Amino acid sequence: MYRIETLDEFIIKRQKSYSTATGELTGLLRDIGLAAKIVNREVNKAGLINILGKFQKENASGEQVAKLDIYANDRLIDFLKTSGECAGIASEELEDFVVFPPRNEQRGKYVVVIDPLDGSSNIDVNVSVGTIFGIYRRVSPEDQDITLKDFLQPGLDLVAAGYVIYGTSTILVYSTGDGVNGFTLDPSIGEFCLSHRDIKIPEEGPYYSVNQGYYLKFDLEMRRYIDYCSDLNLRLRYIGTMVADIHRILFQGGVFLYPNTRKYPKGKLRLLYECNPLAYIVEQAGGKALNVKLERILEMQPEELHQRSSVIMGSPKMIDEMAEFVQRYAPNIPSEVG
Ligand code: AHM
Ligand code: MG
Repeated sequence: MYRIETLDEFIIKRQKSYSTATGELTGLLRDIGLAAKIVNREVNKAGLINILGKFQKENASGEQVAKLDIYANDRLIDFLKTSGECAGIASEELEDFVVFPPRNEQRGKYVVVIDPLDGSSNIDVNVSVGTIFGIYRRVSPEDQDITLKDFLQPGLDLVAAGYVIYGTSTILVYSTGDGVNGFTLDPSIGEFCLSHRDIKIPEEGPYYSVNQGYYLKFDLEMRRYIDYCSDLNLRLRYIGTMVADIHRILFQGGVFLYPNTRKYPKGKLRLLYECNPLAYIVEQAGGKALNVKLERILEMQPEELHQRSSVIMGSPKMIDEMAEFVQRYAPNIPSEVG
């Protein structure tokens, strides 16, 4: 008889296959899974309990914050703070990172970066939103408080990353560097169950995903590449929730672009909270993720918590093609692709 495998079982089984694993990362991932269930519950009943709508506040990047963002942010912090494995967190919603107090005089080994509720403009209209997370091993001594340096690590140093999509069903996708697996929340038992084993992104696919409304604000090489996608009759799909747009591409193949615009000369999406964890997942699934200068996202050295980046990620063949357009039309781009 087929037996379901829950997220907790899967995580523990994986841990047992590493003789050196101490169980701390396992505990952290389980806590994130648990927090995701609580956030999911609130996302599902948001309209009923009057927590939709805007909070009179802006987030650290100067954008208006919706109430559910605050809720998701606070719940994730609650869970991670009490986990014991996490020494602190940096969130897209908070100006500065948060240091967690030691538990039994022990500080956690890991720090976590989160975008608690990605796609907040979609909350009020019942369109998919998500949570993104990345986990780093701290670089500061474990007997001291964490510092900014612990968070300013390139994506290559992630020990785990993932996302949760609150869509028609709720799915948690994560990787610890040995492939990507997806778990669908079964509401009848309240468990994430393994539903997508060893996800591999198609080499190429039928979709391109970009905010075409900004077309005239993109640089020439991006416009030429977008024209090419359109010429090929690729299907344009843009949800405006990065998690949801990447989720489609991960399974069906395609390319996601958020290049620099006049309003966002460095790109809009945040390197720490959005680009790195999703680039990690895409690469682990066999895809590629670059910025418009054709640098590999995961190799970028972050300089500040809320740093933004341009990003193009997806099916490997399509990213290579995009790179050819950049090399042809952009001045001063090296011919070696990251
Ligand atoms: P958020 O984290 O504040 O919701 O913003 C990030 C979102 C991404 O999910 C999405 O790809 C992008 O912003 C959409 O931006 P735009 O409306 O400019 O196309
Ligand atoms: Mg976001």
